[in-house]
Amino acid sequence: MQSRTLIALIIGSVTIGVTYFMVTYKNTIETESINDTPKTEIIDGSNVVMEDGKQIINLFAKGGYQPRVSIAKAGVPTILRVTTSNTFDCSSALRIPSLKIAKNLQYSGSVDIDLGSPEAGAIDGLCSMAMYRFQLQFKD
Ligand SMILES: [Cu+2]
Repeated sequence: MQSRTLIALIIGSVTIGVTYFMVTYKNTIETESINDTPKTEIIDGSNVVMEDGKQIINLFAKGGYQPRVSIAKAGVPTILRVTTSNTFDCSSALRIPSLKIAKNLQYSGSVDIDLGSPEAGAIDGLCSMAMYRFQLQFKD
C-alpha cells in the first residue's frame, strides 16, 4: 500500500512538473513572437555615451531599430550613430521627419547623423515605410 502511494505521489509530481514546464515554455514562445522587441533592448540610456564633448546615441538598424527608445540629455551636441550589419530590410531607409533627415544606410557599417543640440522632448524616427520605429527622448 505504501509503495503504491509513493508511486502515485511520484507520478503526480512528475505530471505537475511537466505541465508547469510546458506552460512556462509556451508562454516564453508566445512572449517572443508577440513582442518584436528583442530581449536585449536597452532603455536605460546605456546606449548613449559622451565622446569628445559630444553625445553619441548608438542605434542598431536591422529588422527594426534597437533600442526602440533611447534616453539622452537635452541641450547637448548630439550624434546619432546608426550601425547596420547585413541590413537588407527597409530599416536601412532611415527617416527622421521632424528634422527632415532621410538616410539610406549602407548594408553594413556605421553612419553618424548630426542632430544638433536637441531640446527636451522626443524625436521620432522610422523606416521609409513607417513600419519600424524608434524614439529618441531628450531629458533636461
Ligand atoms: Cu519599413
